[in-house]
Amino acid sequence: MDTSVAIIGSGPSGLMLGQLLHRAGIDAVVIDNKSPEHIMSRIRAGVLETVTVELLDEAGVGDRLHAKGLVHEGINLAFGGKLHRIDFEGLTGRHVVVYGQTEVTRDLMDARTASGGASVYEAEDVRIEGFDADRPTVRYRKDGTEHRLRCDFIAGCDGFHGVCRQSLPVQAYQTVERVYPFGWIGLLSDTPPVADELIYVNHERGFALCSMRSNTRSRYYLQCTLAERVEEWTDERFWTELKLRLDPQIAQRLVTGSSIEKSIAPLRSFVVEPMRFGRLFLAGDAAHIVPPTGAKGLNLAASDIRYLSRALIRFYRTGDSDGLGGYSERCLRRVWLAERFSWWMTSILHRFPDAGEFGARIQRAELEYLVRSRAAATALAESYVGLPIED
Ligand code: RFL
Ligand code: PHB
Repeated sequence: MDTSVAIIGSGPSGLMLGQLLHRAGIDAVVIDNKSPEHIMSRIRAGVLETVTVELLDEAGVGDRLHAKGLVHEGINLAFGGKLHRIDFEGLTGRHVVVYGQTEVTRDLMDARTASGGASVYEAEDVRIEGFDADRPTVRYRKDGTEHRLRCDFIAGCDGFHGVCRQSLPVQAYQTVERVYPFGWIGLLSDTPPVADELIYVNHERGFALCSMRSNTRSRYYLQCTLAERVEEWTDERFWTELKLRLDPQIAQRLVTGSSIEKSIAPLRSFVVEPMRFGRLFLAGDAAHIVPPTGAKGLNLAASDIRYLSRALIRFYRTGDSDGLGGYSERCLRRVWLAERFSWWMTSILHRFPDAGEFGARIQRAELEYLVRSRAAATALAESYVGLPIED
């Protein structure tokens, strides 16, 4: 079996790339080591920038998103016993769309099935070779049989724990990383959201986030320690702790119910440089991780794929490889701006164990400045709705 582009990973990055290439008439195979059911059961992102929405439209999968996605023109910051709204539309003329990553993945998988694109799920022992030479190869085992797929390019869309980055010689790349001394526990429930817009809470007991997937499905998060295990968090404990971190009048409105899903995620900032090695291109979480506070992970994956799909299409149409040559530099410029924003949002909203009194006062001053200065609020808003993308 041969193809033009072997896409490792069937998360949002790999599926978006597969769909964009398919529409341009470029052959690709998507290979994932998990089952479609497992991939669909991962509850992750919920907030889409305009750049991401436009890319999903371009991939031909925007219909459900436009019908069901919720347009949000702002967010709320809760601190010092008050709610402060950041008005994205008023400050930037732009908004975000709340639509779950699970739904994005479903729409893309449905489109791939409808278009007859080749996908291999539950591939075992996926290996990549020869990407520094002319004919890269992907090997994997499926149902006990060894397979070899030769291709022109490999797209490493296999997430943070994937095989592509790990296949690089150590001297070929550099990683830059920060690990935070806490995580988030998330709970999904079929209950109406506590407010119309997201609430990011800075509280002395720790950060909390009230988010949603629809008007009937809520997603809540709490800052927790890294030592905690999800089994220790009964639904009741979660709701009690969330209420303690919310202002009393909001806590009163909170509708609780049994969880559909609960999970703990550590917070991390991580970048690989460069993102291209010969005929291998890393994209999405395989190349960079941001703490979820700025809602940037999936959106960065989409902007990588926008650059990569355009570069590949240009190469196959005209033979011009300039787009491929500039891929890493272009991506990394936007990646680092999102890394900065996500780190900053994390730093102003969470309790840091060793911050001390000075750290607490500076954090409070940052928040006060944000709600008093139009310039500061605009800086938050323009990053949250998504910085411009280079063409
Ligand atoms: P994914 O989604 O991890 O998909 C990678 C795929 O690769 C497969 N794979 C392999 N396949 C073959 N061989 C191997 N050896 C493989 N190893 C792995 C996996 O099975 C999987 O199918 O990466 P991708 O596509 O780059 O997508 C990135 C996004 O998933 C991620 O950035 C976001 O979820 C981050 N994120 C958020 N992003 C936003 O833009 N807005 C948000 O509101 C937001 N909230 C979040 C988030 C991430 C969270 N967690 C759990 C980390 C909230 C949370 C809690
Ligand atoms: C989510 O709804 O999962 C979500 C929303 C905003 C964030 C992170 C996660 O910053």
